[in-house]
Amino acid sequence: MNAPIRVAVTGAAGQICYSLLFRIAAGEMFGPDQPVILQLLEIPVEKAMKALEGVAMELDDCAFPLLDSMVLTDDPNVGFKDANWCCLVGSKPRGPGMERADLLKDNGKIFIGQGKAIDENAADNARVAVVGNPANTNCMIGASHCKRITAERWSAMVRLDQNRAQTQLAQKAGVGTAAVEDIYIFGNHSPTMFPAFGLAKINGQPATSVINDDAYLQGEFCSTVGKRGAAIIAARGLSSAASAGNALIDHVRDLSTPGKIHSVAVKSEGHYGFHPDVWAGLPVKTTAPGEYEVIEGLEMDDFAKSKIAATNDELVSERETVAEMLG
Ligand code: NAX
Repeated sequence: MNAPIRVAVTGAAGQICYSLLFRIAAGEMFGPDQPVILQLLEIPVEKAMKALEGVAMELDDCAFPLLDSMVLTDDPNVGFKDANWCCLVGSKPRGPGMERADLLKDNGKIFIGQGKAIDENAADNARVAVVGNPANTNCMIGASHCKRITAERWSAMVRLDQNRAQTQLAQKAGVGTAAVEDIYIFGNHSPTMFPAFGLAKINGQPATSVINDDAYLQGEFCSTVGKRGAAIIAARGLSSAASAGNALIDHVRDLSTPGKIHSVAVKSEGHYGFHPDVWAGLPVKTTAPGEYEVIEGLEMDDFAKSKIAATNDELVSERETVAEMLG
């Protein structure tokens, strides 16, 4: 059995974490030989900390063999202390009548503070995964305030979008999800994202020839994946939670597993025409635990190029909105 690693998770009393934490403690993120210390961070509000205590009681009641111990705190300096992985799930939800610019700025403040706290406290080998929305831009802000844990170690989650796209293609083709490969998300975690169906394979054949319906792929498929979050809210009355927690398990596990190719929002460095300083969903190959290279040179047709340009425009405009918050 390995020595325990420290996994900091913010928003720990929220609904995503109510499924996520149990799966981390069960070994699904880091494997069956890796004990974890969960460092659970919430806001300094009595109701939130009380709810967090309840979650911790339930984790205790599972008697997970891999759960070494837990730290419950409302202090980011304690929450991120010596953390090997920092999962930034908590953020402020969009309130009624709130403008997107206000949401970007309110959350930006959270990620300035957390970026600095990670810089000062996390382990030298720390990696960061951002889930809290607007995830790409929050990640960019946090990374800009964190000099020791450098930008390539900061990622934002687009894996839920990849998983959604995989299932939509499988259902349309009448096959199981395992038959669908090479479906990657480009751009922002927002309805502008582009699920690049032109690269996907179904049972080893191009998805475009198996499904053979450009109108569906360019229209309904892209909009169903892009608007899936809103459809879940309309159906459930609450935003995606278990599927988001599942996607973060996939995101971190695949970033820890050399050879995996998967969609991650990373600092674009100009790949596929994205602005070099935005965090854009891109296909990456994990080269060593926590390290990756962007898959370059995938062919994009005019439709794909126009979708990538549109989602890049949105990321650039988010960057402009928060420009004064960047470190
Ligand atoms: P909840 O509102 O249930 O929980 C959020 C929790 O975060 C709350 O308990 C709150 O007290 C806490 N929190 C807020 N600010 C904090 C801070 N500064 N430090 C520590 N904790 C803090 O939201 P939940 O449904 O769990 O969703 C969390 C975030 O994930 C939201 O921003 C949501 O929009 C985002 N999502 C991102 C997805 C993605 O694919 N990237 C998909 C799912 C989800 O929509």
